[in-house]
Amino acid sequence: MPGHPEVTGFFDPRTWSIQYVVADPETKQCAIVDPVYDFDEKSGQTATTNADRILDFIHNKGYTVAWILDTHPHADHFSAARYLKEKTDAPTAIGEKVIEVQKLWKGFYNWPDFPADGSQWDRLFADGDTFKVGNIDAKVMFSPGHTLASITYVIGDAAFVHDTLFMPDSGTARADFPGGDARVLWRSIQAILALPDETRIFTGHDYQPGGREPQWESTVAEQKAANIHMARYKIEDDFVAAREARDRTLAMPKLILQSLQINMNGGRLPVPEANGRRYLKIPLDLLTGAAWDEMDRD
Ligand SMILES: N[C@@H](CCC(=O)N[C@@H](CS)C(=O)NCC(=O)O)C(=O)O
Ligand SMILES: [Fe+2]
Repeated sequence: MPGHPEVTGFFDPRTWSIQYVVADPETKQCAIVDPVYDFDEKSGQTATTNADRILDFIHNKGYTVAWILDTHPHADHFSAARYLKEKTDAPTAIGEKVIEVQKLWKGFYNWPDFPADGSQWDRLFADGDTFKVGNIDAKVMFSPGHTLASITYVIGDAAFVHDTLFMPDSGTARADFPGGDARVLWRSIQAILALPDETRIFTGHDYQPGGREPQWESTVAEQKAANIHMARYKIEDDFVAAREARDRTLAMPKLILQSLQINMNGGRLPVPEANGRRYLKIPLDLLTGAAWDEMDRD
């Protein structure tokens, strides 16, 4: 029998992200999954409100942080992994294919000195790697498609699938970022749906369709029965055609160009310039999907 970790989700309404604390109640060891470092693009302000809320929760529960985990280099928010490592001294980890994402974006940002070698994390997971959260066994599954570095963490009976499946009423993640691939995403989702039916599925975003309250937990059985994309498109080619058609209508996430330069660097903010201030670098005319193209937008 797989272990049954206590899972607490923390919803960030600004990025529709769900951050998790996954704990072994016996040993009080926990992992933090996909923490958000706050950034307001209009003022340029950063903050640690989300991450501090997680730290307060962990402190109140008497937990020790064993791991700080990211499922992929996010394109819509900054990772708080580095900040939380400074606060807890716990090791950070991500999937080893992050190196391919680093190589891609190192070129996009024209950042020749950037070490595209994954050295920004304490551990790079390969497909099938195992680790522990207290006494609970955890396993890594590669889940590329949304990004080429995406992974799923299966911790006991809980799978952290981030941007593959959303809640059943929301379908699946987009696959049109650089390195994304709808066909590869379909195959990754099939592997997730091959987990035992009772496996708890924790998603990384909830865009609150119809304005409902945020939700983030389902099961493999519920996803197979009711996911609006997976229950509808039973054949790989049909899914790929529908996914690619929808992706052509989606605007880029508003923080993609700001986020990748932080997240490819393990959540480190840019080094301050001589005047002590940090600056982001935005490549012009790199991505498609401008506001004046016909797009659905929030
Ligand atoms: N409007 C959001 C969109 C973020 C977005 O593109 N999210 C990705 C996951 S990182 C996704 O899969 N979205 C699915 C969809 O919008 O259908 C933003 O600007 O941040
Ligand atoms: Fe994502």
